[in-house]
Formats: sequence, C-alpha cells, structure tokens
Amino acid sequence: MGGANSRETMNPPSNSTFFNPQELKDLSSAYGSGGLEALASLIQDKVNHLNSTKLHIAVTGESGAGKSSFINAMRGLRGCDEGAAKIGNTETTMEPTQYKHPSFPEVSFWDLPGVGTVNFPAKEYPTKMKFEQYDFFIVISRNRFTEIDANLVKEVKKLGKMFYFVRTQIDNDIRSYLFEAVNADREAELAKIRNYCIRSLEKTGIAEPTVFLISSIEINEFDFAELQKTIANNLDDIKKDVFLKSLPSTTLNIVKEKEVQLKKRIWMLATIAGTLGAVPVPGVAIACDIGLLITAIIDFRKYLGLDDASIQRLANATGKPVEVLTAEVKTPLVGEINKDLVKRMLLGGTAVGIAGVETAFKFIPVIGSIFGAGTSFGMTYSLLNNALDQLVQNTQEVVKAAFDNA
Ligand SMILES: Nc1nc2c(ncn2[C@@H]2O[C@H](COP(=O)(O)OP(=O)(O)OP(=O)(O)O)[C@@H](O)[C@H]2O)c(=O)[nH]1
Ligand SMILES: [Mg+2]
Repeated sequence: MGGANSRETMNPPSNSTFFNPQELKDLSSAYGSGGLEALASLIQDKVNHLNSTKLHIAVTGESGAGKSSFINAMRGLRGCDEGAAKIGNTETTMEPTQYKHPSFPEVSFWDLPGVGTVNFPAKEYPTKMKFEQYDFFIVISRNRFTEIDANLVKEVKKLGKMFYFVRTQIDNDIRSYLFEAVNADREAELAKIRNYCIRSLEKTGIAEPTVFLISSIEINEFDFAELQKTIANNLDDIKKDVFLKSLPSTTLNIVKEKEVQLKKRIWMLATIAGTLGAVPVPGVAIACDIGLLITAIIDFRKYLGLDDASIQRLANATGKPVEVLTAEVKTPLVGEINKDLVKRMLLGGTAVGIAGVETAFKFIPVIGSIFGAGTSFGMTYSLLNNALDQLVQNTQEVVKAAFDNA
C-alpha cells in the first residue's frame, strides 16, 4: 500500500468473507482432514482475530487546530464527557496522548503535539512520536496547510502509511460567509476553500492532494462522512471491520456498512455453533448453543451502537433526550438477553432458506454440506439473521430520531 491520499479504494474487492483466498483453501483442507471441528477451530481463530485487532489512529496539527474536538467527534463524545479529550487551551504535552474508544478500547486515537510546538528538531519528530506504531495519520488544520504539514506527510509516505488532510472548523467559515455574502453560494465558497488548501499543499510538493472539509460539531454536514468512508475503504478487510465498529451510528450509511460487516460473521458463528456440542433446549426441537447466541446478540448490539451507553452518548451529542431515542427501540433484544428470550426467538423464528447462506457456500463449499434447516448451524444462522435485521431496523430509527432525518 502506497502513501497515496486518494478517495479510491486501495484494496482488491472483498470476497465478502474475512478470509483471503489461501485461507479459504486452508478451510476446505482442514475440513477434509479434521472435519467440522478443524474447520470451526480455524473460524474461531478468525473471530478472535477480528475481536482483538487493534487500530491506532494518529491525529496531528498545530495548537488550537481542533485535534481534541475531532478525536471526540470520531468517538461520539462531547468535550465534557468522561474520557473526552479536553477542548480549548490546554497544557501542550510533548508526548503523544492516547484516547481510547469508549466501547472498543482496541481502537485508539493518538493526539500528537504539532511539530511547531515540540522543543526538539523537526527531523526527530517521526521517531519521537513513534510514527511506525500508527495505522494511519490525520493532519488537521483550521486554515491552510503548511510546509510543516507537508514534511510530516512525506515522512508518513516513506513508511508506506496512509494520511488524510483535514481542514476543520468549516462551519465557522460558512457561518461567517453566509452572514457577509450578498448572493451567497455555499458550494462555491466550499470549493474555494478546498482549492486554497489544495494549492497550499501543491506548493510544498504534494501532488494531487485530497482535502476533507469538516466540522467536528456538525458531523452530518460537509465531508465528515466522506472522510470516514474513505478511511474505511483504504484499510484491509480486518482493520476496516475494526474501524467500522468504532464509528458512532450517525448516518444510515454507516448503519448499512455495519450490517454488511455483521452479516459476514453470521455463517462463521453458525459453523462454530455446529461443533459446540449443543445442549438440547427444552421445548425446542433442536439443540442449539444458547450461550453463543446471547454473546453474538450482545456483540451485534454494541457494534451497531444500540447498547445503552452508545444511545446515551448519541443523545448527549445531538442534544436529544435519551427517552426520545430509546422510544424508537422496539425490539426486546436491547434489554437483558436471557435464555427465555432466545428460546422464544428460536420457536418463532422463520427458517432461512439455503439462498441466505449462498455467499458463504460460494467461497467455502464445505459449508453447504453442514447446512440444514434443522441443524444447530441452521438454527443459529436463522436466529442471528433475524436478530440482526431487527437490530439494524431499530438502529436506523434511532439515527433518524437523533438527526431528524426521517
Ligand atoms: N465551530 C467549531 N469549533 C471548533 C471545531 N473544532 C474545534 N473547535 C473549537 O476550536 C477550539 C480549539 O479546539 P481544540 O479541539 O481544543 O484544538 P486542539 O488542536 O486540540 O488544541 P490544542 O490541544 O491546544 O493543541 C475550541 O474552542 C473548539 O471548540 C469545529 O469543527 N467547529
Ligand atoms: Mg487538544
């Protein structure tokens, strides 16, 4: 992966599983030699890998540019929330400061002091800031970009890492512009600011830079969503999943992306369920591992931001009473998930036809041989699909209520 700063997708199209072609072959041969147990064990390894992969995001820029505000916005936090980065004039530290994601501590944002604020030579900056430990870099400015920003990015490029130029506080520019302008043309003004930023970078020798114009306050305006999408698409399949789970559900598109990722997990979990020596569930014709189902539903909820803490953060960030948002949540799957609830779902669930698992079949034909509507695999598969549908629908309603874009 080069250090290009492009809106294009850098990775080959995903095969809709988290396995690369070689790993898919390994799955088939594991099944051939060790049966379902061996297959499920490889799949479990992948699930563990997905859940434990870390993402380190570096954010840098001059003092007062808006780094702290951006780091909070990306985590769905306000400056006054617990764990938030302090806003406004704060003591500038010389060390990178780590801010973990409130739901997913494996995702960290690192606030790097601006090059101009450190008291050591600029050429030592990449080493002192431990550049190699970050997955990608965000360079923030509230005005034009400087030689300092460009030099930093050249170092990032040398390491083969991605970087994004972010021009923040755009809401301020647009507000002032609209106040002053006679025949206001918002889009033309945005284009002017964009060109100004691009030209400032080109002058420093950065060819064809992309600049994202954002506001950390009005996150549903300007290029905030485009920035998130571009970052996601430039990551490999695993890190993309980690990044997407960390995004607060603030747009219907993000919810859609999260759904796509969670769907990719269902056949994996169903395969694991097929080997767990499922305990017969009283009153239900088929044995099924309830523990796995409960864990999966709780994980899905958190991934979508439908857990209590995430809904509370969304309410705080949008200024909506939390009751207004929770009123949109109709599924019993947000309360305590217990055996009885899952049992009722198992009894009431509609069976998923074979078409539903086709994607998995296409890449891992052996899955076809273990699939069956009455098996533990089939039950788990149907139930998790139904649960995901319900959770996604409810998340969509919450997002609409939070942002009044019904
Ligand atoms: N309107 C508006 N104000 C912003 C935005 N981002 C930051 N600010 C304000 O700009 C000021 C500086 O923001 P910070 O996020 O503290 O900037 P910083 O880069 O972390 O500053 P230092 O930590 O001092 O280097 C604060 O008063 C913020 O409220 C934005 O997108 N829109
Ligand atoms: Mg700060």
